[in-house]
Amino acid sequence: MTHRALTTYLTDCSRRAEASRLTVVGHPAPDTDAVVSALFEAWRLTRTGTPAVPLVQAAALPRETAWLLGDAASLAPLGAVNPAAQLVLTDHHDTAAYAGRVVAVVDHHPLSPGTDLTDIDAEIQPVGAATTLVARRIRRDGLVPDAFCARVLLGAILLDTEGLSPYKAKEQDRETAGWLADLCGEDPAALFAALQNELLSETDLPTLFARDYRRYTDPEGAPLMGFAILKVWADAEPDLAAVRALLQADLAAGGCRVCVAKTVLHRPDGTREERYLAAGPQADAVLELVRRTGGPQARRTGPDQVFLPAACVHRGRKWYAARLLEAIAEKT
Ligand SMILES: [Mn+2]
Repeated sequence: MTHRALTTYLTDCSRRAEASRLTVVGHPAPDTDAVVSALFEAWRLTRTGTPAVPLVQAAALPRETAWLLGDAASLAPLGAVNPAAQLVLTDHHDTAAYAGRVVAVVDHHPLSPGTDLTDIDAEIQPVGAATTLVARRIRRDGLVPDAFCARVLLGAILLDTEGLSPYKAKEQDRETAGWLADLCGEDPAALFAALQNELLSETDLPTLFARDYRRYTDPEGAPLMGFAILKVWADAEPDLAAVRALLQADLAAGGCRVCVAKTVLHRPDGTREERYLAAGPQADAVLELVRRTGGPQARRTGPDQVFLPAACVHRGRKWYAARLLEAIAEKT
């Protein structure tokens, strides 16, 4: 798997997009893990005898993803899923959203209650990055990434595990990252710092809001919670009124019972503070759980917000979603 072969493959994909029916796609509003896992799973499938094309469900790549992909970034196919295509999902498993067209799943998110995986070739493992699972398949198939491809795969794993943080990374992530670091000769800490700098330098608010956004539904597909994570430098926090406007627009568009914007404020010394803004009928349930979880220093700084100083307990979206969705669904 070489840099040149990747660019040739992606160029071919854009020419043959209509001809191929099997499409590998990450979640909408994709992050680097969604993009890279889809690109490399599609390429791996093609290399092992199952022609497939990747698709990024966005109008543009995230800034840090484009930086990581370098000259291959402009070749990544962007757009909406072809309604006739059979699908492989990476980094998500929202099979209900694709009406029976999903043939395979490679994901690392906890299985959503009510998900029907009948007749779907699903690998869902609780590792830190979907790209870890794809890289392990590549390795299992005897394919060897060159330095460029190994660096791209490594970068996606680093971003999704926050630099192989013990809270996010599992043994499989560390082991796979070690294999990739050997292949590309990159220092994971330095690569993560460079990626993080690209990511935190994004300042366009609609881009920030959409970049790491998830919408959760009940088992019947009814919308429950929209949840955006905005990662920025602490001295560049977005205007709160503008974030509120995006939450209101998201509530109106999605019909969720609560929409949340978690802004993670990174300081140059590596510490971080968090502000949660919430809107909708169930906003209070979310904010109170965040405040209680954060500990004594967590502050309710307004009717629609909670602020968590650096010393608080900081939990991820998956952790909150696992505890909130049932309560939100019950309160009709
Ligand atoms: Mn992921």
